[in-house]
Amino acid sequence: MSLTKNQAVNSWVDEMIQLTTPDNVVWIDGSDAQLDALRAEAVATGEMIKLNEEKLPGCYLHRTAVNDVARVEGRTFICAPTKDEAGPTNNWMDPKEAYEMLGKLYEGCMKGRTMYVIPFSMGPVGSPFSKVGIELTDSIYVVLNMAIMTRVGQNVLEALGDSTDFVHGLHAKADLDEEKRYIVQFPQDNTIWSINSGYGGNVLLGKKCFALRIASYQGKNEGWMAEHMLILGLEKPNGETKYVAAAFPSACGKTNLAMLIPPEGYKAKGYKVWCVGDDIAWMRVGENGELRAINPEAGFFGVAPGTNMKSNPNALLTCQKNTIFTNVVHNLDDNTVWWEKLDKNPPKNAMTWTGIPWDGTGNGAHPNSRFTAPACQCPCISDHFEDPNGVEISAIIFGGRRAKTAPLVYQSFDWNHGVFVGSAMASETTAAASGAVGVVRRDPMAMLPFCGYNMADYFGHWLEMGKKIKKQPKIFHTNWFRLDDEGNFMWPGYGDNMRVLEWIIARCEDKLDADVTPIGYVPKPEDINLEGIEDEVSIDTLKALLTVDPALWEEDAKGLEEFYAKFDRMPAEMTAQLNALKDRLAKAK
Ligand code: OXD
Ligand code: MN
Repeated sequence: MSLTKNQAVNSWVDEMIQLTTPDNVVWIDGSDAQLDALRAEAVATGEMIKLNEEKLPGCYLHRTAVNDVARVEGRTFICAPTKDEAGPTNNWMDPKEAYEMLGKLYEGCMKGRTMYVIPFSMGPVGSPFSKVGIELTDSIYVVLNMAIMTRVGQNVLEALGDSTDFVHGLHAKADLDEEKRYIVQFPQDNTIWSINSGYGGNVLLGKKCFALRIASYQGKNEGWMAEHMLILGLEKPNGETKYVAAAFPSACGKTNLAMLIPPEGYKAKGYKVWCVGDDIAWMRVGENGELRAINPEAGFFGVAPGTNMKSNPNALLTCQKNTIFTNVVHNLDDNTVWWEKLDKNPPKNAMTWTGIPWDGTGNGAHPNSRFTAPACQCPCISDHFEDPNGVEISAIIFGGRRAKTAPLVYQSFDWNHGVFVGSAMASETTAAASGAVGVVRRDPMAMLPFCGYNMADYFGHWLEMGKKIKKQPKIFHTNWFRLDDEGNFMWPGYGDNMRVLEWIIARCEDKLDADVTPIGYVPKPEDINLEGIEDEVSIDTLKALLTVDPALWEEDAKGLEEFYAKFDRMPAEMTAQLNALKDRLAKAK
């Protein structure tokens, strides 16, 4: 029975029931009793395995189909009315054609199954930043993940009232056929249709589909920003906390930075880092012209392999209870889980992520295996995590993975130059990652697969937002991945990134000078604190980490020019920024 009198919700749910013809319909009220019953049902059917209650209380293991382990960018579409509105970096389908084609796939696809109706809020229920969605799904796994990743239940419907402003999300596993797998956004209709997948990023519709693709479009129209950014608070010894939002391409350590543990010397002085979010930031202009941000999610959907007590103890501690593990190794000796680099003791008696006995060779866990864990369990979760007014952002960081070009850190000259720096974000393959070294993938603001409209207009929106924000955050670029001539990483990364954050905050507070270079302000080497890591990073290494080679940058500017050429309506300011960079580089030679 429906849990709401909202006509728009009820008639849309009825229409989707007629389309997909489930045997039962269950509204999710968010109660523990209901979620417990669903957990028990998923265990009974084998959809989830209950793990050791002593060692991992409230934890479960799930395995996806082997052909369904990651986001599928090639099958992800932005169905705006015209191709031009989706822009050259998105796949596009005519909305009418998409509804027709997918409608056929959805026809009767829930026969013999139950449809779950999940009312969810992105952001604290009732916050001025928050938005409501309803996801219809035939997967208990999706219900239980959504209950961790978002705020789910009856109170969301109460907050919605009789408003028609909600995202309409329809997900069906159908038969998991990868040839008929589609992840389709209709930004103009506030609608998401996802079919033939059971993997997180494709089916937890609150995350990438809503909180980035649909929300970026809403943000452009409503004057706010939905960004692929972590949010962290850096508490100084005097008790003051400054907040930073940072965008990095996928798999460049966003979750690690968001939960950073400061080096011993910093801890001793009283520095702390607090996590507000690890993946998505929704940002609005506050009453005093400041930029404020919330994390719209309620949990972490983190990559398991590589997470360990050294790389990210906070993440590991977060996923010790009430967590759903997907596609990791099942340790049969004590009914727990394992993944590559968790520790040096792979289990002897275990099943791989595909559910077959593991002989210890090859990958036991899938490289994209995940944990879904409640954010409130994170030992360093910020006091402002549930703050309906968000936190004030002092600095924005764009990160790249560059072998040589980008220095460890630099600051843009101003907001517009910072937007240009974000548009030039890129990651580059290293020898360790693949055979081809130096292949540059442009990923502006880490939004390439997540921007719900034409990216030229997205850059325009960033420029417009700059005009609205009176207290503009300073914009920086970092590169933790610089290599020496032998191909070794020059910077230790992880907790030592705190040293760079300290410089960034000092620059925001106008406490330090910097060197002016053609690409922006670069630290004076003596201003990056190397105390405690002098053996690893000599002052000469630091100087090398901070060099800017105009010849390499001229090459890079050419690549960026080619990227810009894909767009037929790049804002004039962006092209002007590119030309200004080229001029500065020419003069530097
Ligand atoms: C993610 C991603 O899973 O960015 O967060 O791919
Ligand atoms: Mn992400």
